[in-house]
Amino acid sequence: MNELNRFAELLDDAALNARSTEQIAAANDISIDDAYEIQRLSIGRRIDRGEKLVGLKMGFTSVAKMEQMGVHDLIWGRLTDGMLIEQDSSISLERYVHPRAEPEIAFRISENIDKEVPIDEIRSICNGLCAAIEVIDSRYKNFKFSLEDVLADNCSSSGFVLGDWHGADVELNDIAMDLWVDDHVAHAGNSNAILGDPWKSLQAATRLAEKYQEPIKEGFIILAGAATAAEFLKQGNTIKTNVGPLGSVSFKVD
Ligand code: OOG
Ligand code: MG
Repeated sequence: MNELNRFAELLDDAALNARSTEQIAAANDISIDDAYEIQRLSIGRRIDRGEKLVGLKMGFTSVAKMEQMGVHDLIWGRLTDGMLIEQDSSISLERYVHPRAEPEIAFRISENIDKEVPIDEIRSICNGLCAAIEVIDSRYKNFKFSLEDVLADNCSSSGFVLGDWHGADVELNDIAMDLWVDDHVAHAGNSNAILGDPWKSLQAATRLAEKYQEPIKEGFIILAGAATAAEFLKQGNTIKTNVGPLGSVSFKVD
């Protein structure tokens, strides 16, 4: 087994067993391309176990997230059907290492894309929008990582909750996107925190799809990246986000 496969197995095992592991890039020579290859291999192990690739997630598209995690580059990871959490359902903390939640917007893609789409045409590749919450759960100790480490770890991707779908013509500019924990706002946010315009995140996804030759398929879900910093989950929490005209979405923690 080559070295990249070994790291992919390590990270996949950590996720499967909900156990944290040491960072890999500090002690090993890992390039950005190696890190994405580890991600691809580790998600490949999930696919081999029967999960299906259903989309992509963008990360560090807001300053709040970059500052919280100390990484300042746009990143992307893969979503599988095994990560989907039904809205209003409960998740068990036992399945995770140290999960956090963050408010997101999800795009549903209407056609296969393998080339960057210009920003003035980006709405035409989307046939649905919804409010979403991402559950991130770094497999690294203390939720600490370098850029290469987080890329290899599928950008901490662990779960996602989708609200009800709306048409792609809903205005996404300047919408409040607060993260609620029980009865209080843990983080106040705004959709414009996502690259100044959430559609730019979808455009970036198409650019990366071309660059890494990882086509975006019709029906894929793309998460735009969080509008606020993420919040650690505690037993008993109800987590909710409201995204103006897209309505709200929530889940519970057992
Ligand atoms: C990395 C994932 C970043 C986002 O929305 O910015 C991300 C992390 O914070 O652990 O999902
Ligand atoms: Mg996210």
